[in-house]
Amino acid sequence: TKVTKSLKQARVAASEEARMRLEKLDSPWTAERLREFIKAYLKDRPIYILSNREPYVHTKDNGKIEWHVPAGGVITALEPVMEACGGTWIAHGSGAADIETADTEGKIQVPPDEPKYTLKRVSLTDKEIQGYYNGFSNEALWPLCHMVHTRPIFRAEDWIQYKKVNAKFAKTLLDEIRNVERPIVLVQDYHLALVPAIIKKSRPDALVSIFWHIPWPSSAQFNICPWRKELLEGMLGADLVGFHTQQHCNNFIDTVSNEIESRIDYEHFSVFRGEHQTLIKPFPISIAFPGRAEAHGTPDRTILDTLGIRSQRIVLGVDRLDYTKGILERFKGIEFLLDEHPAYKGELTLLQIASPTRESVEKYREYAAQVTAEAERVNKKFATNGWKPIILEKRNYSHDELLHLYRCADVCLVTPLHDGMNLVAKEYVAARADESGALVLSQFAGASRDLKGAILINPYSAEEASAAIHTALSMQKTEQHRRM
Ligand code: GDG
Repeated sequence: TKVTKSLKQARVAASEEARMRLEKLDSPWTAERLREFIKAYLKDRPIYILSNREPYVHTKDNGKIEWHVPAGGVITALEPVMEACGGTWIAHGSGAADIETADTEGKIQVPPDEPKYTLKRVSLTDKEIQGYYNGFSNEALWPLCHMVHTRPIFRAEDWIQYKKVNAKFAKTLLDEIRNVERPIVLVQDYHLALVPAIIKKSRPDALVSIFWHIPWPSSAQFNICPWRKELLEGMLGADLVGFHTQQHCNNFIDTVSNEIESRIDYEHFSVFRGEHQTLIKPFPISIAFPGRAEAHGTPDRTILDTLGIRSQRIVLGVDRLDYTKGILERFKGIEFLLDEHPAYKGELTLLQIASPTRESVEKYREYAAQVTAEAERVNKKFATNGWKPIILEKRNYSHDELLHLYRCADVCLVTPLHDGMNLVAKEYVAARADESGALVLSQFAGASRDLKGAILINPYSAEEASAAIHTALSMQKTEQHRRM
């Protein structure tokens, strides 16, 4: 009896100690700390994530089944959280071998080589993908929320598919939580704006949040959407609506106050509709900070050698090939730099990794062609003796390859025209355990609020981009360290 009692006491003390550790806000977030947090505060309530994109895609190559992690910020930010916490992730099964690798319920344990949580795949028809994903999500909501002067396209048939697919995701979750008490449901992004209200209506005991990974525009800008009310009502079904920055929260509250009958509590930054309260809060999303071994590796130039890059100075860009990312403007900046400072000719290369994305959407195909043409134009202008200023890699690189490139780059150019956060900026800094290198960052990326040591620019100005790259390349090591 004595042993049992003292064991019990020891266990209570240990968990109390863990709780105290969690409350020390200055201790860094690690997978372990997150796990403890879930235990101590959420009392092991099960976690469900819903997103359009899945974290692991299974494909078939010549009959051989393979898997990969798709490029994109939502996966980068959330996958490590699910690995730490466990739970169920519901997403569109978009890979050619997704059905056959999952069980009869569409479930598979992932990561495939070290399972830690469940992925449940939702099947969508071609018509649904066209209307909900290519159409309403990527041709209407994406340009609506990003101030990049691309006109949103609102088609009634896309909206119908969007509603249908949102209902399908919600039903999948509701079936999944039928026998689960007080689940925690984390809905992700602009693809699933209607899901929170549907879930909350049948399961008021569920704690539902939606995180909007892209900017929220001004109220006037959002109001051009014909279905704005339905979208807002869908989101306000959640208990918590999250954005990257306070500015996005402010814009959202403004939009709600102009469009929806509600009571706004500015003290707590929340919206009341009847008895239901929705908190609106900023959560500047980030990455899993690399472990010591990963961050402290030495720069490996193999990829640069393979690409025939012999320049002394490496400037790097890593982006999905998306018109919000400012790749064309970046090339103009390099052109301006070489005009202004001819000494860089033959000495500097911009390596632009541009991973293919949303290729079924016409604007993206057009943009990809423009990026290629612009790289060719600039290269033609300056190329000499087998050297050219821009190497454009329109393909996907692995996480490890990107890490090597981050370590080799003297400068990382992150110059989106508008971006919710931008995780490439954070990945570059995190990969530089040597505390050298310099980050040139757009003032229109949410990350510019967090990364105070970056050189901030207006990406629309080739002059500013050029001056910033020159500043970065001429920066003293001590200054680089201070900023990193
Ligand atoms: C949305 C918001 C917000 C890129 N190329 C490759 C590759 N990537 C990875 C990067 C990075 C991720 O994709 C891109 O993340 P970003 O945050 O920069 O941008 P979005 O995809 O637009 O993300 C954004 C984010 O959601 C999270 O909330 O920050 O504002 O737009 O991790 O490394 N990864 C691999 N190969 C590539 O070729 N493996």
